Amino acid sequence: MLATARLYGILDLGYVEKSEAIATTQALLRGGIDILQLRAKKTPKPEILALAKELAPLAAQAGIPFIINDFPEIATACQAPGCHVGQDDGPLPETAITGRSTHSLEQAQAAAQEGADYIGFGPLYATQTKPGRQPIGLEDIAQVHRLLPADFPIFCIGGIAPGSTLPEVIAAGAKRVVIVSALLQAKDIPAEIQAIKAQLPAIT
Ligand code: 3NM
Repeated sequence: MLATARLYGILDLGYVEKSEAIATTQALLRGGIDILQLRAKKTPKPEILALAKELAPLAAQAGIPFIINDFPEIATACQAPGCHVGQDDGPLPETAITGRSTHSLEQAQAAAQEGADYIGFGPLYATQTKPGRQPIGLEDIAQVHRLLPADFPIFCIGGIAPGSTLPEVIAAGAKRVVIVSALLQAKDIPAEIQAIKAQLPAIT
């Protein structure tokens, strides 16, 4: 499933009220995101688990991987296939799919070597979704694709929006992207997803 995934969506509870979580997820799935992550930096764990248990079957029904940010035990408990972790979160979790956030060429290579199934690479631009993190710009996108195996999924992330930065991100060599705020704040989420996927190059 990862091999052909191009658009990675995140249900980030920093942008979506819990009462809207299911409807927003359904819109993301209807639009055709290729991967869904649940990210909830400020929500108590029992609430994340309860929501994850509701979302996991929706993603499974749509036939896409469901990834829990930060908490492998929640992934296991809700039968989500994957867990995503950051640089400071220790060894990769034991879930079927593992992803690692990377912020430099060195970190990207290290994550691939340690056995991550995919990486996030960014933030390309400053973003309110991860405030205070220094953007890495677009210069290393082409190089990270040269350094890692051709079929290794590299998801560029951070400040990507279809109406503004996406074209230059693609021109810089990105093949796959994570888009958070621009998707969650779109008036018509499925239409936005389709517009993004029409711009992304086909994976060959
Ligand atoms: N991780 P938006 S950037 C969750 O570089 C996250 O590791 C990043 O959100 C990283 O599309 C980021 O709203 C936020 O900019 C991406």
